[in-house]
Amino acid sequence: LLDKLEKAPADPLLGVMAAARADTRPDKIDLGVGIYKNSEGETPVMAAVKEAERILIEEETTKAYEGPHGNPLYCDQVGKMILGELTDRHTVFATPGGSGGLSIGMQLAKVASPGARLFVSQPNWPNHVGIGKAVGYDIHTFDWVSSSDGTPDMERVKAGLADARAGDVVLLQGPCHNPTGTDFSPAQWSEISSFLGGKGVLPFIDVAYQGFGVGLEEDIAPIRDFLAALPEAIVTYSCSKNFGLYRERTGALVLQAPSADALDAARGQAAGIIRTSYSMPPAHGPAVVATILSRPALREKWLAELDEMRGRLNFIRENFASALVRETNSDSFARIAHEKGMFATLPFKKGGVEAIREAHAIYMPGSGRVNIAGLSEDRIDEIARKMAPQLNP
Ligand code: PLP
Ligand code: TYF
Repeated sequence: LLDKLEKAPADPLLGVMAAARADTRPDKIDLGVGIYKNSEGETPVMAAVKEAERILIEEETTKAYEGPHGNPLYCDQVGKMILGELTDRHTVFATPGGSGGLSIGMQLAKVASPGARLFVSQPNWPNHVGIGKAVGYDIHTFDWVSSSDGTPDMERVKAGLADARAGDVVLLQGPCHNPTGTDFSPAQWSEISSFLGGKGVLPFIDVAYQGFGVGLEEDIAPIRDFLAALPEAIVTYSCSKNFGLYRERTGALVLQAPSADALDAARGQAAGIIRTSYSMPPAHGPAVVATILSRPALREKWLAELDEMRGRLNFIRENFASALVRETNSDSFARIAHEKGMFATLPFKKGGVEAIREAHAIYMPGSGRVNIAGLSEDRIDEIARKMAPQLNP
């Protein structure tokens, strides 16, 4: 039977990582997959994580099952980090990464609204469409185009969502949009909240980079207000980047229901979907996060490390924007300094990404997305110069 299967297309992002690894040129540089890297090009375990792991080795007493929600302290701490306060209209599940939460959340919304269409930004993180299709959604897109101030063109967002109606699901990314870095301003979050509230669609917010934009609180505050203004929502969360826990698969799914009764039903349905999928989430990553967030000294240590990562990203972002403006003679690249997080998407000419890979061993996915963290400080000017001939201003 298995010999009847056709070859599946490779993940475009993970493929770039493999190709870069195989390149033997000494000055190769991998700007592909979205992992944070320090100035040495490494992704070390965060010191706060190491310390939490030492504590867990000492204090952990059992490996018995935790149940479909996973670690209750983790659920409480992460829920509060997102919402400020949890009410009887909220529940949190630990999930295998943000991706696990996306899969369960999308399945849950499909059970609630079998005819739902899923609206996602264009461009987008390919996994949103991949998971949405796997769950059976009809996928629609809205344009996500940066204005000169690094925020999205709101008229185009609203035009793409004009047709969305009650029973549909609208997926918005939290801070640090992947792949563009183009984020709603707080005023735009408020505007989109009224717009979606008027339509009665289900908002689905995917938060994968809290703390990588402006700050831990600043990044979530407008989303908190957005959620407070609406009766229901699904939120997914990833600790892959801000705790550097990538392979530990540490994420969350938060349900906000219109009432406590509705929450009860939604929680039961979500637990049912989880049972027939992975049954229960992994424990190690959530235990690490719960240990960090619940101990003030450790939390401070983690926050300082997160601040340092964000500071480095913003430093590179600003210098890269200036270098591109200089090398292309085009002010259009100045927006990159105002965008947020780990990514920027550059308008390469057709075949430009491949030409740069061939000539200079600079690796990016075909979409022209750049992992800002992959740019080492001392090579920003050189890389901007090598990219410039292949860019459309
Ligand atoms: N959502 C977005 C926008 C992402 O970029 C990512 C990847 O990092 C995720 C969700 C989920 O990542 P993970 O499943 O590793 O937590
Ligand atoms: O966009 C990225 O590069 C990260 C990492 O299937 C990633 O979000 C990429 C592909 C994937 C899972 C994670």
